[in-house]
Amino acid sequence: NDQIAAASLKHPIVLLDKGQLYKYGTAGFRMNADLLEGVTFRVGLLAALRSRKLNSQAIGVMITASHNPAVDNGVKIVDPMGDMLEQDWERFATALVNAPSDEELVELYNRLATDLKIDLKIPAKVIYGRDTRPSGHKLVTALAGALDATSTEHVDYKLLTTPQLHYLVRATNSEGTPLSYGKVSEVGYYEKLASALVRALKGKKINGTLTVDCANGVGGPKLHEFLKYIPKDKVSFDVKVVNDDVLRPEVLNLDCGADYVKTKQRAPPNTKTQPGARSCSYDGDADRIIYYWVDPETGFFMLDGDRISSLAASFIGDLVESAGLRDDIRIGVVQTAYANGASTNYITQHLKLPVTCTPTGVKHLHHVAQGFDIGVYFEANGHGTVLFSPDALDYFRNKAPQSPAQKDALDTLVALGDLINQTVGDAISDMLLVEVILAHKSWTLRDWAMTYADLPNRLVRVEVENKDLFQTTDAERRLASPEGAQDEIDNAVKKYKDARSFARASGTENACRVYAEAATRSEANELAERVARIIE
Ligand code: NG1
Ligand code: ZN
Repeated sequence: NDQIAAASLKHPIVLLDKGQLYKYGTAGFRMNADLLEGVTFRVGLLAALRSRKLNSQAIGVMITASHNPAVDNGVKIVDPMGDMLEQDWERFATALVNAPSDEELVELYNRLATDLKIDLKIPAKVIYGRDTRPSGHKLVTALAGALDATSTEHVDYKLLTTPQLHYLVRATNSEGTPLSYGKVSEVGYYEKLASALVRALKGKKINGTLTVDCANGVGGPKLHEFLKYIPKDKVSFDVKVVNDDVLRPEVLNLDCGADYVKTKQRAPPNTKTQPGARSCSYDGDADRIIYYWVDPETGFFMLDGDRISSLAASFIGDLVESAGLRDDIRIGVVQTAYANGASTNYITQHLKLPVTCTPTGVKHLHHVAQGFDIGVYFEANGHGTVLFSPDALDYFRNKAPQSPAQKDALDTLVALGDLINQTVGDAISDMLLVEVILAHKSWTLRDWAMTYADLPNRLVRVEVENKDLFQTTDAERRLASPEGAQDEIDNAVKKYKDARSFARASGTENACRVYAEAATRSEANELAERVARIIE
């Protein structure tokens, strides 16, 4: 106890203005890095408790603020199988971080241990990594301080993408078991992906050059590193890496990266995107990806998370069909309300696969996807992955093929299970998945884009006095309060063809968001503005 109090003195919490509290949200704690030293120390205390609660399994801590500006940072906890911290524990994180003094912090730490029946004498292990933000060093020191003070074994993996840390947590906890996830090292991650890429391609060629914008974040050096592991005699993959400057912190996410491309709907101005060239952008911690090209005739065209989701679902659906397993393997697609309605129609009507809608936030999508044999989930912003249940993978591995075509399909499914990060959305892994599918289909981005036409849509941010008044139901698609607001929205929507609109409080910003889609661009804009006026 004395040790915790003494260490906490070195990493003090900055008390927020009266009435304001830190909150463990969708992205953990994320804010200006100056506020985060004490926060990170306290997150370390919770990670140690969590490891002890879960029989000494390794817990991960990632230090990143993803697509936020360079002055921000963030800290979040990764559970033993590589998924996000169990929702129930978010409030413990919030409570520890808001303890007003060192004494009260120690008291709360002990109370949590008692209430949760945690044996503080058993071993604990925490592993961690950080993105390229300069403030990462200071935060890692605070984290290590908490782990030392609680006699927790810890491993500093230094610079990592967020999904690499998730990989390492799962690999650490599954090492030596029948469900081993791979070698417990960064090299193990590259080797696993490179080997899976070769097997998934099955000799198909990746055409042309892919330009990858790394948002000047940690994805840059990690992508360069990964490329060295691709066996050049088996696969030729021509990648041009741009925006990979991690020496000047101020350029991180500046006018580039997946978030810029998705929200501005244009290519990063500094990359001089060649007409027709296949391009993609990662975000600052490389857990999101957006594809696009600039057409000489029609201009910029973006292939976002919805497009990757439908591409993956279509390819995997065909493989399951070719493997003769249509009736044995349940494939499902999980989206949020922000998914373009045209993608939902394409998946349900053309691919004939079920779509489930969940609230915003990857943890919700991940959870529902786990309920399928193969669960495809993506947020429109480019964060997502495809989950294969252990039973499905076993089935693919052990099923005796009746024909060469069936064998090919089964082998490819097994390779995809290794190629696709099973813990969390991963820009490098998702990029390889897209490249494999395009190679198999001999498709350009234009062919991919032709599968369906997006409904014109508009997303607006609305400042409101108190966003907490906006409570939703039906996976955030309807407002339960303020009273009457939903009726007004329904009336507005009725005036337009093929229209849909909803309003909800943002989980990451102090504002509401309104989304609208309709048959034409002007109608979508008009509807969004109408609904914005209803809620402001
Ligand atoms: P909020 O601020 O709750 O809308 C945003 C994104 C989510 C998700 C989270 C976490 C939109 C409309 N919302 O959530 O998709 O990625 O941030 O980063 O893009
Ligand atoms: Zn991110």
